[in-house]
Amino acid sequence: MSDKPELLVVWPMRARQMDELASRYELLRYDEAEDKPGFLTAQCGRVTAALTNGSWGGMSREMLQHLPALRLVASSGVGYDSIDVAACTEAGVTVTNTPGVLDDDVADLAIVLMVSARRGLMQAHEHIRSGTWAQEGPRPLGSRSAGKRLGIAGYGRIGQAIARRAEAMSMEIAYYARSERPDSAHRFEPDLLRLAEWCDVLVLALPGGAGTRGVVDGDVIRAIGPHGTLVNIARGSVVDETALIEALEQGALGSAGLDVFSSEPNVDDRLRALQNVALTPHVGSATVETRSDMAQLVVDNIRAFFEGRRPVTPVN
Ligand code: 8YV
Repeated sequence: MSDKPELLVVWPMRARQMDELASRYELLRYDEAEDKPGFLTAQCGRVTAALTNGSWGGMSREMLQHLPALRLVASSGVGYDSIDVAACTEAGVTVTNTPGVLDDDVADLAIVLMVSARRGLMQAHEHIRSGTWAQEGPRPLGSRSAGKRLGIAGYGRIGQAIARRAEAMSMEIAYYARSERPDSAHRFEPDLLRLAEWCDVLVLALPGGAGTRGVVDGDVIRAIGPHGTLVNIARGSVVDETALIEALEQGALGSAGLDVFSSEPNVDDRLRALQNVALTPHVGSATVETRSDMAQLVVDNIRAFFEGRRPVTPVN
């Protein structure tokens, strides 16, 4: 038996950081186990730290019940809605995430999705690839983004990084958040529906979880309007996806740029069939640079824990 401390792997990271972890810890590969409940009961009674992902792997109250010695859940990702933080706190388990290192990539993608959705750029790309340009001629005209009104729902680090990019596009900006940011040059709008009525583009940068589930409902979606655009780089759960699809099908909403969906990796067939959308498969943070920085933060949190220091980026 190895004398390395055990680390439970609920969801892995990139190969290089997994190798680094494997050199220091005995990895208990729950992610690779076929009989997952059996694996927890048989192998994980003494494990004190777990590696997971805030979007996909998570940590449920049910799982925690099988992990009596657990004291750390180190998650890759800034969002942690798949982790039951309240249950972790009750059980004396520290949760860590990876804030601050992915803001630029996610904000870049929000702008790309906005422009792509409004100008049909994904469809234009397909127009060349499929050879229809020569047969059918030019594509329909799109809508400008520069100079238009941008509503940002969720004004944390990512929301503010989106605002900085939109400033360079001369967009008029207002934001919705729990409270006003006195340091911001932009207008605070405490009512999400009013923000949706005012803006040409509504970008969602809200955290996921119970507090924001379905807050972008049919009324908010229709308020953006037939010439407006909804961009979601946050979580699929924030939006009523059925209402969104209906609004896009009926032209009540002009277009949507979406990186996140209600039941990833399965995307509703009706959404996939639409022409007025730009869709990406949850790739907001998916660059080598950002994923390396995120993984490094996770490694640093785990090291701090095993060396008896305070984790670098605790959530609870
Ligand atoms: C990925 C994310 O889901 O940070 C988040 O909240 O949604 C993304 O970065 C993922 O966590 C990357 O491993």
